[in-house]
Amino acid sequence: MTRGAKRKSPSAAASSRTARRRGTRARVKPIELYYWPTPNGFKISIMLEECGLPYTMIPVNIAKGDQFKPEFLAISPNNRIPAIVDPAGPGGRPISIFESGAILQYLGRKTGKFYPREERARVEVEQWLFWQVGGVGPMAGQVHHFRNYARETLPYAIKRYVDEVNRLYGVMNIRLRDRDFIAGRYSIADMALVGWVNGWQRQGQDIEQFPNLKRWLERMKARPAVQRGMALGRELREGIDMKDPKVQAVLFGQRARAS
Ligand SMILES: N[C@@H](CCC(=O)N[C@@H](CS)C(=O)NCC(=O)O)C(=O)O
Repeated sequence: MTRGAKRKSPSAAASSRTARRRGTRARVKPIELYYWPTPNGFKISIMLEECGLPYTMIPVNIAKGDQFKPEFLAISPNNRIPAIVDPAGPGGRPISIFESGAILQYLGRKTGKFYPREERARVEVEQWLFWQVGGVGPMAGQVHHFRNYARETLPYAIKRYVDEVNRLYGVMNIRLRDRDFIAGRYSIADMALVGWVNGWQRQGQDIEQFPNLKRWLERMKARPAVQRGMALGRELREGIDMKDPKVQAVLFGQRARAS
């Protein structure tokens, strides 16, 4: 978390420009997005962009260890991005939220967008959202680790996770055979998936094996809000070498936990 590094979102910047032109002040206090440009971070930047909610992005440099700073842990006790603080939470009071799935559901309830109210449609979305959070994210994350970052090459681990991601892509490909989006209509479940599926090459996958998934990815990436969400803070990652022992010590080292 870099002090003084708050940045307005593309949509918030546009709305405050409009407000200045009209001589008014934007009334809504922006949501604070604690963020780093990774597939888990993109989920929330995409949702905020899709909803046109004003937000400020606060970079949490996970390669440097910002995620372990006490002020961030107070918001996100699992020392992971993303997290948000909504100054206008329930009852008009601030609320902080960590875990990408919980944040997506909260924003969906808050705005009434991309997260249907009707129970059957909602369950459809939740199944696929939890499937992403509990399956695709962790499995693809392990592939990234063992294939791209680990200093030791462990063929068993690489094969185990590449195969599992391959299986999960197959599940998505079948699901998308007769629908445009994973839960039928475009939803927070699609937003949760796109950053991960976009990394198919780094996960040792061939998207040509999954034609329905490939078309879904193209459909997703054609959305301007998805493009803005996935471009947010891209430059922050420049020059970071994930194989640098200092970065590895931060991200993969065991931290002593204070009780
Ligand atoms: N289950 C969490 C996973 C979040 C997560 O793994 N975030 C990564 C970046 S993609 C992180 O903050 N890593 C920091 C660390 O490992 O210390 C969620 O869905 O929000």
